[in-house]
Amino acid sequence: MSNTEIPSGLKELLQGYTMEVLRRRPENLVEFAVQHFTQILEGQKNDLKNKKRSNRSSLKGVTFETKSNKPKKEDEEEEKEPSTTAKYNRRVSVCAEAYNPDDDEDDDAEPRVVHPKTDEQRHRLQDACRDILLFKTLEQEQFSEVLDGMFEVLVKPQDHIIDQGDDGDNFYVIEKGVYDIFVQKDGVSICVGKYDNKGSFGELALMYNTPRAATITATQEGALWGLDRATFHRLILRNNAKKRRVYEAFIECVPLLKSLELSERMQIVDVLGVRVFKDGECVLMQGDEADCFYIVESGEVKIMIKSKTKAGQQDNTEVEVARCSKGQYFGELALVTNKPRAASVYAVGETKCLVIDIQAFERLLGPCMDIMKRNISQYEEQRVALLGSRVDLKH
Ligand code: 1OR
Ligand code: 1OR
Repeated sequence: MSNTEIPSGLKELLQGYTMEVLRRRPENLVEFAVQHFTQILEGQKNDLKNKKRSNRSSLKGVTFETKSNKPKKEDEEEEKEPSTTAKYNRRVSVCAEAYNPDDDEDDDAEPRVVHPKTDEQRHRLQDACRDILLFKTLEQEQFSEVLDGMFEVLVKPQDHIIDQGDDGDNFYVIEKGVYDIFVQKDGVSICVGKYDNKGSFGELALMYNTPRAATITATQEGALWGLDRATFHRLILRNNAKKRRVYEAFIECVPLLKSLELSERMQIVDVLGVRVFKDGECVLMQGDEADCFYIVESGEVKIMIKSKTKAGQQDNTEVEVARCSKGQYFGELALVTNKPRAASVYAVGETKCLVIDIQAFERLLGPCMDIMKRNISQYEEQRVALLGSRVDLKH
């Protein structure tokens, strides 16, 4: 093959290589082409990585810039997107496909974020984080890193902490205050629930790389603790990947969840917390306000109901009415009926429970509602059989 026989399109590809070599060793052409294309591909990969890095560092800036650490205000127009619809179109939802931090070595390169705190702030922060389900399965060291990375956010009535459709910057833990949850339906914003002085929000956009799924507004003065996206990824999502591995098999075998898709079951695993109770310890009390739902992972619980005297007055003697063991659930009744707990629940031997908060229960367990309602009607029948009088559990 002479030099002139080289197709013209290929000539461009041959730049950077001495034509001299090709002229002398035409068989090198194939090898050369392979090398050349490999170089192009490598270059594209690096470009992508650099782009990702620069996106990351601009997100990371959120952590260090005071303004960005605060929830967005209405008047910060330059940070707002043109329209809600545009926001929704901006990104394709990745559903339950959780971001896997193990795939991303860049996260290890992120500097550890530490927001210095006074002893008084640290105490308040620890109190606020004590019952946060997402933190419940963290090792002590990871939990300390989370606390170090959190920063205080003071809010005023009507502040928008999160706007539906925005990108996710921070995760928030509530120290105090009442926060409304709004979701847009057919262009109308509907209040679907509230956080009352406890709990956390803002995990979904960070977990699934999706736009914010709801708007959260403060109804009064309050205090929150924020955790930036990079630290959330490094600590919480890495722990969640482990949680999925540990609980995948167990959650498959929970009869209540059988009708869910695998991805829906995994979303439950992502948000659940684990609580261990000692023998005889009270898990929940009859008459208390309800904020979570339980699945027994190991051990057993007994359900006790305060009986009534002949005169119909409440007697403090408790009667055992049922037991729940591995794979069974309890604590759904008060969440479904919006009433106080209908019974008290105690651990029998050391018992481990998976715990899901009320917002996740409402968001994820809708498809299981028929099964739960069927069981609830059975409670009523059993109540008649056990206690002899028909007392409507809904009242
Ligand atoms: P995020 O990062 O998407 C908004 O930002 C946050 O609101 C979200 O994470 C959750 O932490 C929180 N549906 C979706 N997100 C909710 C919901 C919710 N409730 C709280 N958040 N639903 C309401 C359940 C009571 C379902 C509505 C159809
Ligand atoms: P909860 O949120 O009211 C107590 O908190 C939980 O005990 C309740 O949800 C159910 O999950 C669970 N009556 C009422 N609650 C029961 C019953 C029950 N059994 C389990 N729970 N009955 C027992 C039927 C075998 C009727 C009692 C007379």
